[in-house]
Amino acid sequence: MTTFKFPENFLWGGAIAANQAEGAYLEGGKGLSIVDLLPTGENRRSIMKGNVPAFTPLASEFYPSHEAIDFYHRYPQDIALFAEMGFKALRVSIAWARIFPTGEDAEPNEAGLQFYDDLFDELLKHGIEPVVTLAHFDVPVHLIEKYGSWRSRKLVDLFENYAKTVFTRYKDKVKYWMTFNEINMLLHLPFLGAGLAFNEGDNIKEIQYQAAHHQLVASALAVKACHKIIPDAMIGCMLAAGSFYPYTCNPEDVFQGMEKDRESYFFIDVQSRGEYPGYAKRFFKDHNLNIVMEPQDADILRNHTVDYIGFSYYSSRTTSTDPEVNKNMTSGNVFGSIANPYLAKSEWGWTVDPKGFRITANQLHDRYQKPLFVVENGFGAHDEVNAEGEIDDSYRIDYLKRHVAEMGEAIQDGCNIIGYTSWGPIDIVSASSGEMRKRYGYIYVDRDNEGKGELTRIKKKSFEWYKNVIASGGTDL
Ligand code: BGP
Repeated sequence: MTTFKFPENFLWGGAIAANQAEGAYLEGGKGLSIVDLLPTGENRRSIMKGNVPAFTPLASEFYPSHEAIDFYHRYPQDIALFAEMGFKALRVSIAWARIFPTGEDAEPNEAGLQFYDDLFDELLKHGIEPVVTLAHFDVPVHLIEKYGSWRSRKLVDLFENYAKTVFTRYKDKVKYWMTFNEINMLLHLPFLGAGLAFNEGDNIKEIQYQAAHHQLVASALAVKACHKIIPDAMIGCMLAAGSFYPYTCNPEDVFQGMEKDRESYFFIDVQSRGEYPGYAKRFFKDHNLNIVMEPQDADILRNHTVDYIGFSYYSSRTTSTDPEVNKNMTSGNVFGSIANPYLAKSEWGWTVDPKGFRITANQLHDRYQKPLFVVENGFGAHDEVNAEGEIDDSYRIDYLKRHVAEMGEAIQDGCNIIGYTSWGPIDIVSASSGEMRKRYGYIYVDRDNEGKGELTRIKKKSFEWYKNVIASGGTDL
């Protein structure tokens, strides 16, 4: 594999999310968000799936989002480190509840607006483009209690108002936007993805696809508003991507692989092509799902499609129709993937498949023929600080170099990939596990799973590696 020189204007950088980095969960007028109700430990997964015990934090639990890594106060120093690596872009998210603490306040919270004004100014001061996610797992809790979150049509209007507010405020500073982070996560971790808390007797599948419809319409309305308020901006969707491989060449496995891919591509088909695909209509019919759509929705979806396809890639997925195989090849993957016998796994069971990155990018390119933006890729690992205070994360360099090389191959295949913001350039709270121990960063943060530590930042071995990758345009891997 030759080392390929990426385009001069390629957006090298990193990605974080408000809920996993900022902390200050009630500071500056912010209201409670979904993730402020997610403790670490074994019942986190159950709550993320919609079994929510309480809509206020329980005194008996530790909530890692409450302080996270205190990016809210420390972002100038962290951004200086990103600039030292030569970042061209930093993906961040705006916490909806910092702008509208209940989600439906008559006026936005000025302290919240000012915080992101200051954050974007700090980035631009260093020549770093802000790439902003409107919704990254943080619906205001009030909207869950009052409306049931995205199961209610009300959220479409509230989200549109929130989007218009931030587009108007930041129109001179932010030129890259995306709507819902990993919108397909709604199907697998519905509380995390869309604030869906389920009650006894709920038709969960119908609620999920109704909520999905509301998010798809809200996303299209945000696209419409962005194009009007910031004509020179790009606004995209965002998919947790990773192609499904059939376990065998048995057509049943191959067909199931296509169906599993379509479970995720459904969201992007609507956001990029502007209409519900036939297989989705059949799925609703076959499962007796009554999805309520307003008369104007079809036109909204058709007329306001995204400018690019944002996606996260961590690993490929595998599927089998053979119960024996499924019993023996289990994996903790939320997408229902089984283990792939040809591939290694991370400590958290995530398959490592660099070639899958090239396969996934090509599939997205073939399907949508739009610019692609890799807005998450990274290797979560338990990093150790040695006696000299150094962190040798050569394993992370190995994962990243193999993935960046395959991304270069994908561009040479014709995929128009415009940027790469690797996930967690600084250690932040893990979304799925709530752990600080699952680290992704080029920069270590002294904080453990129980919230102990001084929050000091330490450069890892990968810090210099990534700095050279960016400086060399991707040729020095
Ligand atoms: C994606 C999320 C990110 C981030 C990433 C890594 O699902 O968009 O928020 O968390 O996964 O996953 P984790 O933090 O669970 O290791």
